[in-house]
Amino acid sequence: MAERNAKSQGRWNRRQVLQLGLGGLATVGGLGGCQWLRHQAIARSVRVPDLPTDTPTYGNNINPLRVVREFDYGTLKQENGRTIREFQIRATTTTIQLNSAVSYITWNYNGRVPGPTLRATEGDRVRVLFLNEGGHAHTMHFHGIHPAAVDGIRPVSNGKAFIYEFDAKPYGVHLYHCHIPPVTRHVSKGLHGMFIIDPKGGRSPADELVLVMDGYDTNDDQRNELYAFNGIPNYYHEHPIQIYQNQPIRLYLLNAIEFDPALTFHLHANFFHVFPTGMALQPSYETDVITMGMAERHILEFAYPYPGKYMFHPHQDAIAEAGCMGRFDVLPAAT
Ligand SMILES: [Cu+2]
Repeated sequence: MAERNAKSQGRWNRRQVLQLGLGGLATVGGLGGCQWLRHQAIARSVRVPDLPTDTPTYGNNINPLRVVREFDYGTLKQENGRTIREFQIRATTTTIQLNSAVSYITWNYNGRVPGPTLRATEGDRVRVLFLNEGGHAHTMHFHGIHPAAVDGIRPVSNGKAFIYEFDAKPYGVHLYHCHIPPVTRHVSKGLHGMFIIDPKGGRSPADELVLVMDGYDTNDDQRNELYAFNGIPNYYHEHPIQIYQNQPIRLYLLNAIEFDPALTFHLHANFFHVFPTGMALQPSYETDVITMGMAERHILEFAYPYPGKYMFHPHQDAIAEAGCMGRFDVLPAAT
């Protein structure tokens, strides 16, 4: 009876522990030092698993496993002694299959949700050639520092083009999105993407990943019925993102979910270093769950010491269960 009471109160006696073969757990508290040391590892070279060949695509041949490591660096041009980094973006309207039952008409940049991850270096002259073929007026509003004339709030009619040109600053992880009212509708239908400005000196080597959190209001009730990482609900849960054990991971994370005031991001069985808005080269703190309002974005850095599959998701579990759910498949480090 005494043993049963101990168990019911959450305290297990030594015999119960040994029955389960868990005697060794008594030493688990001593791992703290190792957990910290793994963050000190510097990668000599970055190893990235090959893209699996049998994973499904959606809509315009979108494969979220390609999207997660895909960066659009634009085209470099020299003009008057200055480097121009030129991007080409088309607003389009595309139907994508969100799951086996729901197809959804997205408004998007370059045929995908989220839009391409645009990437420049601090100080570059960025030129974005924007052609609107979406059927409605749209814009590209970039976060960053730039003149009012290219702030992306002036409507670009269907069939028209506009050039947004500005200096890339400040370095960090930013975003762009349509700014036509109702902005909630234009953004949640898919007109959003990440805009990374690298610091001039770059960052340390890492396997770099992009996750954009999306919400879909599929019945126009100003609430989201489905959620996703990088466009397709539950994709990374069904097709985990492969990474290597002990490999430094740099995750560029953006909350692009309208209608919900804020949500969190939680990583299983690990902690991550936080670089708020990516605007520093040293982390501000370490945690395993972070709260992000709409348009908030951060760089998270971590490494997995043990192989296996580990979930990541908002800790608003109803949102995770509605599609904002993924997994890392940590592969053993090759010797
Ligand atoms: Cu729009």
